[in-house]
Amino acid sequence: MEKLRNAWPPYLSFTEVGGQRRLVDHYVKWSDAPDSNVNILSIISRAFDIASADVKGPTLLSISRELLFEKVKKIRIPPRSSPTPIQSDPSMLDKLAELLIKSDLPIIYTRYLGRSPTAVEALIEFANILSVPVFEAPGYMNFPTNHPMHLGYNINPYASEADLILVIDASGWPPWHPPSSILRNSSAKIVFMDLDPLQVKYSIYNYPSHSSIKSDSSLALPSLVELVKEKISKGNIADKVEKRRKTLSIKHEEIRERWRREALKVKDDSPIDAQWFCFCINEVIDENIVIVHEMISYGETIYRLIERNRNASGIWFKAAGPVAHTGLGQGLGVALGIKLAKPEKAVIALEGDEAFNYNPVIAAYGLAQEYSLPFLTIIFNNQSHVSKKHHLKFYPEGWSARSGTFYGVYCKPTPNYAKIAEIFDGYSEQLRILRW
Ligand SMILES: Cc1ncc(C[n+]2csc(CCOP(=O)(O)OP(=O)(O)O)c2C)c(N)n1
Repeated sequence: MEKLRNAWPPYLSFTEVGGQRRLVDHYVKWSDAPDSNVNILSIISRAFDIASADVKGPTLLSISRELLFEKVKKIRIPPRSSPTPIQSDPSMLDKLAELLIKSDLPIIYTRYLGRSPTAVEALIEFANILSVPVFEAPGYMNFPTNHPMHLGYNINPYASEADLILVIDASGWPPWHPPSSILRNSSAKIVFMDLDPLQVKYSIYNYPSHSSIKSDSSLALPSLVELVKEKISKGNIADKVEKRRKTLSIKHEEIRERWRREALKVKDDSPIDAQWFCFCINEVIDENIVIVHEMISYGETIYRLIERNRNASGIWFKAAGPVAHTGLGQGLGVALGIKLAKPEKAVIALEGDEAFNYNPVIAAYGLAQEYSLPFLTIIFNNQSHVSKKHHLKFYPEGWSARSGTFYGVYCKPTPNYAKIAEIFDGYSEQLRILRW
């Protein structure tokens, strides 16, 4: 103890009362501030086990300087095993397979199924055998965009016609809002499949559902495919499925052609239109490029027009929102992590200008320079935080609307963000600023 007291740095704890843990407790899945080293290895491994078990999320251990300086005798960790993923109730899957067979127009919507390549493979097989249209808000590469059953990003045109809406891995943010609005547009049966269909983190979550299946899609979907195959072989639905395939494949082509035409219409506009810009990005990318995005208002534009490389797992990541369960400010960190994990890929981070400002920009580029982790950042600089104007929807005759006053919405004069890269020996260019 005497030795410790004389050690440098001094025997002091600089943490605030209650420790750092208190600052982040609301944002982490689990945290602890051990006051002894007796079980320290077990506690560290427990923090890791909990973080990596589904639903995955950050854990925090705040270990005081005093404990870190203490000499610890060898500690044995008992053998541990990680919990296996959840398999859904087989009777629920059987009922769902039955519903799918009987349905005339089932539709699937997903956001984060692409976390698991096995689930992606199963979804492809599922769409092939039943001709089910798939819609998404791609938090990951969930379903190949060149698959004839990929029908885009908006279920609305199909909601009234559909008789079954299957929301897989999208409970964090279902495809309609407010929750009960779907009942006005559709009489379809609604089924949710998710690791956390209750979404326990929300205080209110009243999305209507006729069936809610707690499931890990990488296990549940392959089982569902088998059940459907078995039932197809007994039923007589081949004509129905083939007719659906033909009609939906035509729709798949039609919507792509429409998006293409819309982008080409604005190709000569100045400043650059986001649609045309995304169209051009799409022309030059391939599956060696991983895209990370942290985009708000341009979300659907990039989904529609940057599709070319989204045909294989692991090349598209949304860095914000209910996919990663985070707010803005993670995009550059995620891009760095991907470059570290897949050095053979070229990584592009698409950023809104405010999203970019939420990031630890200097630290991120410093790390990229120090560890040779090059990646490209593209800032969609509309010189504003457009989403902060959404209050007009709720107060159409309010003070902002009447006076044209919008605090915190515009970012003018806009800085030349491109120059930031130069201080880290990066290459940069500023194009004509985007039109929103
Ligand atoms: C950490 C965090 N704080 C606040 C928000 C709320 N928020 C949602 S969108 C947004 C502005 C985004 O601006 P920008 O990236 O320029 O995109 P634009 O609105 O122009 O499309 C903010 C602040 C958030 N998502 N995360």
